[in-house]
Amino acid sequence: MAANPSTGTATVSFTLNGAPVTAQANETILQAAQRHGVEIPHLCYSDRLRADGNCRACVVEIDGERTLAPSCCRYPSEGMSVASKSPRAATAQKLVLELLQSDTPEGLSLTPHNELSHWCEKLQVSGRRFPARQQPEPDRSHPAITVSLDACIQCGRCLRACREEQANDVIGFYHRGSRARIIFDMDDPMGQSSCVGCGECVQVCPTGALMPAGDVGRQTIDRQVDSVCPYCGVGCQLTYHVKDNRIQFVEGRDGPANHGRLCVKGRYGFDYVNHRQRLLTPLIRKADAPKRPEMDMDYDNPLRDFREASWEEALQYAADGLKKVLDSRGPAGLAGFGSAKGSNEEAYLFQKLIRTGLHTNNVDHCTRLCHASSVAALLQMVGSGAVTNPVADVDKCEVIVLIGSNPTSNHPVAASFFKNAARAGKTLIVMDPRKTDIARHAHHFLQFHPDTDVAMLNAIMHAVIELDLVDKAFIEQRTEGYEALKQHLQEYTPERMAPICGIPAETLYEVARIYASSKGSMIFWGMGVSQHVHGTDNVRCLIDLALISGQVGREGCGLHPLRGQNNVQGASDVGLMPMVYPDYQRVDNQDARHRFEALWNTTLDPDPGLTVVEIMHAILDGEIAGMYIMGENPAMSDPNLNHARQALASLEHLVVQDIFMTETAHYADVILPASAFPEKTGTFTNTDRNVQMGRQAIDPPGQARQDLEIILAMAERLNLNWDYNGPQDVFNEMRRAMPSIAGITWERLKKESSVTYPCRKEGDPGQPVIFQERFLRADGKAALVPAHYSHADELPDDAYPCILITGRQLEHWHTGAMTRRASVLNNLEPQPVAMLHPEHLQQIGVQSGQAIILRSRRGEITTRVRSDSGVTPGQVFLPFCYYEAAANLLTNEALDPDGKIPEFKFCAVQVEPA
Ligand SMILES: Nc1nc2c(c(=O)[nH]1)N[C@H]1C(S)=C(S)[C@@H](COP(=O)(O)OP(=O)(O)OC[C@H]3O[C@@H](n4cnc5c(=O)[nH]c(N)nc54)[C@H](O)[C@@H]3O)O[C@H]1N2
Ligand SMILES: Nc1nc2c(c(=O)[nH]1)N[C@H]1C(S)=C(S)[C@@H](COP(=O)(O)OP(=O)(O)OC[C@H]3O[C@@H](n4cnc5c(=O)[nH]c(N)nc54)[C@H](O)[C@@H]3O)O[C@H]1N2
Ligand SMILES: [Mo]
Repeated sequence: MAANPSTGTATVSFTLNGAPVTAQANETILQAAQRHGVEIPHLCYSDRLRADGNCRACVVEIDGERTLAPSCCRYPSEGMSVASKSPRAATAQKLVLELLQSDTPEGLSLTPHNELSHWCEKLQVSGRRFPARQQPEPDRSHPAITVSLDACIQCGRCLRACREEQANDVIGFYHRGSRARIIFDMDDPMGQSSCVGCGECVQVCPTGALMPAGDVGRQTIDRQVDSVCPYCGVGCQLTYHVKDNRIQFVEGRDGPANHGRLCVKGRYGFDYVNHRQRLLTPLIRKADAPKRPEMDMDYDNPLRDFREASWEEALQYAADGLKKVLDSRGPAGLAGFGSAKGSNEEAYLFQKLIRTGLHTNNVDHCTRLCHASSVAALLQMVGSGAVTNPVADVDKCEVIVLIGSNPTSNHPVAASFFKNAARAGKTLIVMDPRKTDIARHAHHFLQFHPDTDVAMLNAIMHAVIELDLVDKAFIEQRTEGYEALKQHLQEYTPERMAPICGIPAETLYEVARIYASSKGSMIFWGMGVSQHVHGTDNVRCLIDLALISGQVGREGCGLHPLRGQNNVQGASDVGLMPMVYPDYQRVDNQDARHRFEALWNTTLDPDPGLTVVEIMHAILDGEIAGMYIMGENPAMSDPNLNHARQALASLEHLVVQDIFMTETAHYADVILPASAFPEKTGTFTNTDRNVQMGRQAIDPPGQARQDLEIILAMAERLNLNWDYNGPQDVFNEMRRAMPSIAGITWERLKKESSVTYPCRKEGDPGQPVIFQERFLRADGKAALVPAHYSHADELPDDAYPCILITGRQLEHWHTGAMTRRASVLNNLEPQPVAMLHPEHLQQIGVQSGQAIILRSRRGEITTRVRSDSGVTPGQVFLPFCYYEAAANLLTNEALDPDGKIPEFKFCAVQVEPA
């Protein structure tokens, strides 16, 4: 909202209904009144949106003024006398409410917090003196949202939420006067419009004209539980509305990362927890059900190969099988995959169980498939793998670079802040081989050739040096290795790199100039950068670029690898990785090992363990024979699935702890039914390094147990003498193991709902921006590391001429385990789909909606296609969430040597009509 023109930043004294009040700087009359407990009716005003002053329910009388003023957009001036309850003001307010009420159907109870009814009651407005307009039928075309225009009062909150907050521009006003109404796109049914289902319009609608489908909004609820979203790393805070142990609906809460906003998954993707396929009892593989490497799971009857067991039998069987492998092969014969969907406490105990109960460091999780390369480069060059600055710093920067990231699908709430920033005049530069939705909002969109990040970024750095835009003082005082880097970059001229990356040299110079010369430039990156055999080199270039330009170590600049899973940051921090203990203390560092041996009262394996894909190889090599997998689905998420599934099938003993019968559980010997996110309490760490509390809202179904309880029961049967009474006890031990969170108390988390680490001492406010004075390497300086341009492991050739890029869609989560069982999300995207350029489709004679066969050297799938001019002809973009067309049957398991991450973003395929 614009600042109070009369006062700037000073406070203002005025009288309200005869009493002296003070308005703070930039407070409107309505806001000042609210703060003083004086109620003024309002409908089009919401504290989250720009004030619009269109409904006139909030009019007040100002001494000496002829007309009444809308208090939501009027600022007080010194000495002003305002009356909100004078007969004239009250009559006007009531008339507005009465007219609006006449227009809404009688007896419509609308939403539980119908603000129109609320104000009508308060002001004792009743009766219907005016004829109602003729009203249309509700629009039920969208799986998540019902539109009942009969209840619409044209306040425009939805429009502002859609256009200004989420920057989606779907809702508009159409017609004038009494025919005025809101429309979606060009007056399309909502379900056929470009609506992305974020539900922001529903959350702000004051009357229930926009409501969750199925009329759930009308129901009364038993409880509200404040928690966080279980999906991505943005870490949106939300409130579960619960009735009869069932979540009815979800609303955004004012957390530091979301300010009340949510996306379609957070708001409407919660009913997977009630899906009929939830695992309700422990299961043991039937004696006559052999494991076959090929996927022969019966999706209609997924439990076919299993029998029910008691918890006692299942736990004993699970532990005995692991002990047997331990006895026969020693610790090297065992491995564990923990979960980035679970809490910090679960991840911490899981790695502790593998390290102290199975005596091996073979423990990893999906971070290996994700930002492993980013973390490798960050640890090497700046000494810490986490983000330097929060997403919210886009408010304070001048330039935002977004590379290899598709945030409108994958970090949608963060994307809304990027879009807001771009509209507020910040320069948004998007670099991606695919023209994604956010590119529409970019000032510069660089659609470069896939696999050529190093060439492009080295050229940009060359230009920064050539244009003399390096930050000499920063390089001198805070980095080492500049001369060698400069030397290395000499041959990477923009002119020479332009044909390789496909971006004209002038553009590379221009971007270099904008990035390096701004007061603050931030870089955000995603899987397009990290998931390559040269992923670590890609990230090295980004870090080098930031360092030579002096764009690290202050507010409004820095490096931000957008973290993926809701707790991948936390799971990594607590040591769910083979080479480090909690807080990235290396297992091969003797001091660190001794510290953990003392804390855990045990002896530990001094050698780093194997990573995710290495573990699969070790199984096939006959080295690993027993595994414990919690909350991961490698039989869908690992590359080269024929190989990974063969590995899983050949294990002597596999324990799976999940909420569904997944493709991975299909190969299990014993399955432990666990708790879904809203069924447990624990802490979760988001991409901004905010530690936040997820709170239990409902009970697990059937005999399913909480994950923490299951890990403790397994520990007991592996002869670990543990004594924890709930997550709080575990958190307290974590504080002793991890200096970075030592200052965070459970009580504070309960109270403040979000604390940023590093937070070393109690009372420490937490540090959103790091490296302000020194980097976390031994000498406090950052290392500049040159990266050579190299290419993908498997390039297209005559036999496999197309490029396969795999990734994600807005509505689905990874392997689909959760979202394909979430009714709204699965309704929105029910079928496997691959995106191809229209010319490419024409060339192979296939139309949008028809099927193609995709074949790589490793496997083949059949999927429908969708025409997408965002990809270039010859490239195929394929989401990996559909078991019927599992992308990873095709992808290449070649690894980056440093991050050990597979090349999910590039392999060669053939495309033909099905
Ligand atoms: N809806 C949804 N959201 C999610 C997830 C989900 O499954 N579904 N998963 C979460 C997780 S764990 C993660 S890690 C994040 C991932 O989030 P993103 O990183 O945004 O995910 P992707 O869609 O895998 O890939 C991002 C982009 O990489 C681009 N790309 C492909 N090849 C290259 C290349 O050679 N260079 C560059 N620079 N870019 C390239 C692709 O065109 C794509 O736009 O999303 C999180 N959020
Ligand atoms: N082709 C291709 N493959 C990829 C990628 C890609 O871009 N392309 N991206 C990679 C990346 S970045 C990632 S992060 C991985 C993700 O790979 P995974 O982590 O294997 O994928 P998810 O589907 O998120 O698996 C989570 C599992 O946890 C279960 N679960 C959910 N909540 C809970 C809970 O509270 N408790 C328990 N016990 N279980 C729970 C779900 O049912 C599901 O089985 O995929 C990787 N694979
Ligand atoms: Mo990820």
